[in-house]
Amino acid sequence: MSSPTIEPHQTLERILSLEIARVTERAAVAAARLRGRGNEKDADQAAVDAMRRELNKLPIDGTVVIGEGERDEAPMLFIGENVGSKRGSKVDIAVDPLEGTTLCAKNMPGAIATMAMAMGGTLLNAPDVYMDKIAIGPGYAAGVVDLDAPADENIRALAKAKGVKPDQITALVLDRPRHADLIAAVRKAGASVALITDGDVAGVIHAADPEMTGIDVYIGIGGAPEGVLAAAALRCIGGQMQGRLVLDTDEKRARAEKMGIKDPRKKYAMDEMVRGDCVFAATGVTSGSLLEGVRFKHEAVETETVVMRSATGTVRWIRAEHRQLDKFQRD
Ligand code: VTB
Repeated sequence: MSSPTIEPHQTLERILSLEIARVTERAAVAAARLRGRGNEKDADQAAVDAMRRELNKLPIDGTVVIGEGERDEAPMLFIGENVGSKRGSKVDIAVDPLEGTTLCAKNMPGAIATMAMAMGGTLLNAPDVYMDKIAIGPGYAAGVVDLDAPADENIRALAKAKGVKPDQITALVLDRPRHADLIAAVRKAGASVALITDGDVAGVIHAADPEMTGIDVYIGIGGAPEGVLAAAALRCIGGQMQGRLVLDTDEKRARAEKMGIKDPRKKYAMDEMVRGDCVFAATGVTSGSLLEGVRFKHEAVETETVVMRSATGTVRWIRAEHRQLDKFQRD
């Protein structure tokens, strides 16, 4: 029988799984004020400032491991920055205050504010380089797809495991020239390709619920920070993901080494990117297929947030109406 009380060591994580929503809400509202202004930098900065202010209110001793860049290039939320009240538990923090800066600047669907939190020392410290990724949802045998297998092989294996023909499989891919061969190979295997212009954290999350989204697999090269955030989400909702940092210059390999990456060619499984329990949150900035964007009404600001917790696999959709508008004044 399960205990009716909450163990002290669980309290913080349970509380944080709601507190984390406040952090992404504030970043999303700040960015949303700058939707459609054509200014990616300003929107990103507004989200960063708001997120940092909220993070510093949390009862944690947090270290940013996925952030806005390395110390000398990012004044705030840089990798290694200490955040929170500094009195609580030691936690690793991954942030992307505005995932899809271009989507926000152009007021296109799918911009989100997102972050993940895990016990200290359990999140992959990845530099801001590219990551080659593949992700599928839950319910498949381990290893049914593999980052190193050719795309057509992965499509056929996935179709077989799903019990369908390859033409019933849809792969989500970032629309970039670097993916021309990948897209051609997926189509040649008989599958359909859904293209996105940005936003591969949400892209990976889509692959976790094919019945809802129509997406069976996410494949391709996107940002490494986004890769770790996506791995945190997938660890909560189930699925498989592999990623490999694209360290194609001496300079990038040196940066990675400084962060403790010994093998520059390592293929990371989801559980190696996120090595323990975590919480993940995302709030919509512009409306997309995952989340509604921020709505500014006369008497309230409305936000939609998803919060996931790996310890229990609980996914909460939090629709908030914020009536005390002056709390956003500084945003
Ligand atoms: C992707 C996408 C992000 O960066 O990770 C992409 O999901 C990768 O970089 O939303 P390129 O744009 O250079 O391909 C983002 O677009 C965020 O900047």
